[in-house]
Parts: sequence; structure tokens; C-alpha cells
Amino acid sequence: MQRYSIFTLARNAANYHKGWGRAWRSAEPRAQYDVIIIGAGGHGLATAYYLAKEHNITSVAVVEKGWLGGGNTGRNTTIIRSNYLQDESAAIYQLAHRLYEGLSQELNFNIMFSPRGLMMLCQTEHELRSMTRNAHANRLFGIESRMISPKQVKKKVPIINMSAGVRYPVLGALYQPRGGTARHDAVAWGYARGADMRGVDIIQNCEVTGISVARGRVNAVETTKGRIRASKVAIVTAGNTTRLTDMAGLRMPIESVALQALVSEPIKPVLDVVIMANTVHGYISQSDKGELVIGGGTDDYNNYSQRGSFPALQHTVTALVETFPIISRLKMLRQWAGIVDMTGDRSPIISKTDVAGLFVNCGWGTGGFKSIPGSGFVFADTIANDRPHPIAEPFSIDRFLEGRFVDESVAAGVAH
Ligand code: FAD
Ligand code: PYC
Repeated sequence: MQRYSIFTLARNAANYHKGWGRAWRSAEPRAQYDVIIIGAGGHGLATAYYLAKEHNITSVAVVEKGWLGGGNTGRNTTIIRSNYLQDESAAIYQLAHRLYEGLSQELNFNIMFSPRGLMMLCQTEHELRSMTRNAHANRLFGIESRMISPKQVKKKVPIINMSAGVRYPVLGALYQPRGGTARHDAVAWGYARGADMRGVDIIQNCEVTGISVARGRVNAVETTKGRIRASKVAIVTAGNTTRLTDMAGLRMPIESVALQALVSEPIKPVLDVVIMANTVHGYISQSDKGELVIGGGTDDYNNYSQRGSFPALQHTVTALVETFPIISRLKMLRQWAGIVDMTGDRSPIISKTDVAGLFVNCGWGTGGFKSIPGSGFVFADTIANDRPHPIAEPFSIDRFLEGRFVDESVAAGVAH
């Protein structure tokens, strides 16, 4: 595997990238591995990376039905923040945020982490109260996050409409100075390259069609490239989770719905913070290319089709236009959707299951890009040691039987 240094970069630039090596191998499945991870999204790839790096478990296959990063990891609006309400969430999102801060160096791959600051606007009295509560909770947990006034919002965001008489006035915002974005594909590619370099096989165009369980223990998966044996299998398939868990006879408290996003034509720099406007159901940032990246709430019905409905899209743009009138003058270039996996308490499931050797990492819903490094780190530890990592423990599937919810329906920020 080619390793890159400043000299290889210079040589490749000088010879028009002839001989530029592949960033990861195109692996074909072996008959057996110690661990099979189903799904080469950010969470699956990060898990493989940390299994190899932290636990020296390198007999690992990541099996992907399409191309790596082609699911929600490559479809999201890349917002990174850790301003959640509950301590359990703060622990995992803060771990992820901390790892993001050093991830380009860790992976020797530029993930374009941009902690440019993030605001959650408060546009009702109720939202102002609940975000103030978040700010206090965040401070108690050591997360840098505070309330700012309408005047401070306007100063940081000149394009925002603060005129009197609007339907949803801006009353303040929850501000996380080191919230921001990262390049989503780069996160997947960086973890893929790091895992591959440590011996992990990433097998693309290989759909899992069955999960083999005997006497309560998983022993293999059936795929479009044949049967692959393993005593540990991890399902990390986001919106497709219930399709996979059905194969092992498990019922999951997950609903799958479409979440859409869109980008405008590129314009001059007008916005250098990330804004979430949760009351009106929209969020907006500006990409390095100049496009406004826009998203909103989920579609109103369950489906697996990876296509969003027009009414949800129309609602998002209509809602944001009052707060950001500039949008009304922009052409929208393209739209897309991902299928997100929603739990009832809007928190993830990182867990062992009733089938020995079978693990699940899902339920990140509309907000799992920001958690990829932390999730991969604790899930790898859970799989390696066959017991929940302390940070993962509150997110075990048992909480739905015991009523131990980690309620993040407000901090999730996206309307469902
Ligand atoms: P995915 O990246 O979806 O990976 C799962 C993989 O499993 C896929 O590649 C899929 O092809 C594969 N797979 C499925 N079935 C099979 C099978 N049978 N066999 C083999 N492989 C299979 N989160 C944030 O934190 N910030 C945001 O700003 C944000 N914005 C979003 C905007 C949109 C429009 C969407 C859709 C999501 C957004 N999210 C955001 C959520 C975030 O994208 C997801 O939570 C996260 O990417 C999930 O990663 P994953 O690795 O679990 O899943
Ligand atoms: O989880 O922060 C988030 C988010 C923003 C947009 C979609 N998800």
C-alpha cells in the first residue's frame, strides 16, 4: 500500500498523477474473518479502523452493497456539534468532537474539519427556554456552548432577517464556537484508507442477503459474493437496519424515513457560521465552493427508497425564506435524500443483541455524521471485548424494554 509524504505528493503533481496508487485495495471476500462489519458508511469504517488500531483485530471485512460512503455518510449536510442535553449524549458526542479535532492528523488525510462556529436559533419563547437549559447542561459537562443575544446573532450573520413583525423573530441563539463541518466523503475515505493499511478488507458491491444463526449464535453472512463465516458480525447499515436485523430474527425499535438536502448555485461568501433554525425546520451553511447547503425536516412517511418527497423540500425552503430572504433569489442546483434510522428517543443504539456475536450500531437518525469517530471508537471496544464500552452502555438496546430513554428529541434539532 502506497504511503504518502510531501515527496510523493510533489512527484505526483509534477508527473500529472501518473502512477498515483489506490487509497485502498479492491478486496474480494475470504472464506472467514474474525469480524464482519456490514455497511461501509462512516460508522462501519471507523469501527473497522479502531478494531485494527486499538485492538489489533485485523481479520476484519467491511461488506458494502454499493460503494463506500454512498449511504447517509456521503449525503449529509456535515454539521458537527456536541451541544446535546443529556450527560450520556454529551459524553459520546464530545468524544467524537474531540477526535474530529485531530482526525486529519490521526488519519494523515485532510478531512477539512472546519470549526467555524454553530448557532441554533431560538425563534419562540419556548425554544429560548429549552436552549438556555441546553447551554447550562453543556457548561456543566464542560462543553463550550453559550446563549447569545439577537444583536450578537445579527453581527455574526448579516444576511439574517431581524425586522419587526416577522412570523418567527430571532430571540437569541445557542452558540457553540467550535461547532462546524467536515468534508463527509473525506471522513469515509480517510477511515477506509487507515483500515485498509492495517489489513482490513473493504468489499464493495457485495450485498448481505442473509445472516446465519445457529443455537443462538451468529456464524456467517450470505452475500452476493458468497457465504462468509465469522463469529462476530456487526450491523451498521443506518436506514436499512431493520432489513438486516429481520434476517437474524430480531425486531428493532427503528423507523426508516427520508431526509433531504439541497444546494444552491455558488455565490460570494455570505455566511461563515453554521445555522440551525429548528422552529422553522431548516439549517443552512455555506460550502467552500460557495454553495448554500440547505436541509430541513424528514418526510412524513416511512420508506426505504432513498428519494425524498417534493412537499418536504418545498416546506424547508419556504420556511427558511423568511429568516434568510437571500434564498428567494438563488437557483437551487441539486437535491438528494438519504434514509435515516429513527429511534423513539432520538438517540442511537450501540449494542450487543440477543444473538451471541451479533452487534448493532444504528439509530443515529438525522444526526450521526458528527458522532462517527466516537461511535467507531466505542463500538470497536464493545465488539473486541464482548461487553459495552462505558460510553456505549446507556445506548444499549435494553433501554427500550426498561424505559431508560436518553431523550434527545429537542437537541436532535431536525423536525421528524
Ligand atoms: P450509512 O453512511 O448510511 O452507511 C450504511 C451503509 O450500509 C451504506 O453504505 C449502505 O449501502 C450499506 N448497506 C445497507 N444495506 C446493506 C446490505 N444489505 N449489505 C451491505 N451493505 C449494506 N448528521 C449529522 O451529524 N450532521 C448533519 O448535518 C447531518 N445531515 C444529514 C442530512 C441528510 C440529508 C441525511 C440523509 C442525513 C444527515 N445526517 C447528519 C445523518 C448522518 O448522515 C447519518 O447519521 C450517518 O451518516 C450514518 O452513518 P452510517 O455509517 O451509520 O450509515
Ligand atoms: O444533527 O446537527 C444535526 C443535523 C443538522 C442537520 C441535519 N442533522
